[in-house]
Amino acid sequence: ENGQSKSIQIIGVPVDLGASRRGTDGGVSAVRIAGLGEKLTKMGYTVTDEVDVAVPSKESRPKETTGNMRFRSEILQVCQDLAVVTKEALNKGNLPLVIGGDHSLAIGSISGIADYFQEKGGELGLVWFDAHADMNIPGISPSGNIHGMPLSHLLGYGDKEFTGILSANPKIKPENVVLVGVRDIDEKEKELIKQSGIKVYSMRDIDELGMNRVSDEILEIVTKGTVGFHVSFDVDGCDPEVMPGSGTLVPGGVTYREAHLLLEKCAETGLMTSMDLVELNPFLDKGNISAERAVSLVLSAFGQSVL
Ligand code: Z70
Ligand code: MN
Ligand code: MN
Ligand code: MN
Repeated sequence: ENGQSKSIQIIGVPVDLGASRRGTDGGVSAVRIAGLGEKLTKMGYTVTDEVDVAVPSKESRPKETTGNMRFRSEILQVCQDLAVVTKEALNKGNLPLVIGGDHSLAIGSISGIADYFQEKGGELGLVWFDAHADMNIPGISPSGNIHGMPLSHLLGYGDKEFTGILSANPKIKPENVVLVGVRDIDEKEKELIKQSGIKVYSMRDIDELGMNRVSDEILEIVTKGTVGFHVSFDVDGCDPEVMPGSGTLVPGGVTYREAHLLLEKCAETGLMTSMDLVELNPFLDKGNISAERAVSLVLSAFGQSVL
């Protein structure tokens, strides 16, 4: 037992405007069908105030790109709305569990959570699980897709309206961030990663050190000098054989067992403040297997163990 909230607010964000491929909006439904809420309830959690943030469909909007950010104004609105919802969840004593949707939503979810703790004088740690670094900014992004830009914006780089959601300050300090599972980084993104000083555990690091040690090192970093940490879990960090239902598959990823171990160890700290589950695309899935596995991984993050 620990101080982590026993009350969880599931927040659905059916957005696919941040990605080239259609269909991550269906991830919210896929995860619900896989039984996320019921299974958390069975574990003894109270699942409360479940809500969705409204997202306009691609078809209802003109194809708009502003400053190399595709659907900039729509995604900005979604992130601003979501930040209010995650912050309010914490104000009510609930732990925000945000279901996507593409990874652009993390600018909103984490801005709200970090702002809540900043007001109390606390820093938020961040575990970013992903095949990609999501460290592009409009000036260097090869795609204009905002789902490739959330981590940079949370660190204060890039578009000032996105970095300034709820407050002007950067939401996350580089020394409190860890990227894990990364294996597909754009050339200019590499430079910004190095410049930022965030810690990166690549697949090579996981191979050499093992996920047990990597998890221990990650948790040391994100808990040192922080009030706790958020886990932003992009399912494409896992190997495509584990998670076929995602839009940009990169071979050579984290195994199902390694991902479970990392999240079980996150749970053991009792310091996970919140979580995102993103980039599921049920239209690319085999049945609903990726969502079912993703739900099992989330349960590990909330303390499920075999015995
Ligand atoms: C590339 C970009 C990305 C997820 C693809 C890809 C980013 N770095 N993120 N799929 N989840 O377009 O910025
Ligand atoms: Mn991502
Ligand atoms: Mn990714
Ligand atoms: Mn620190």
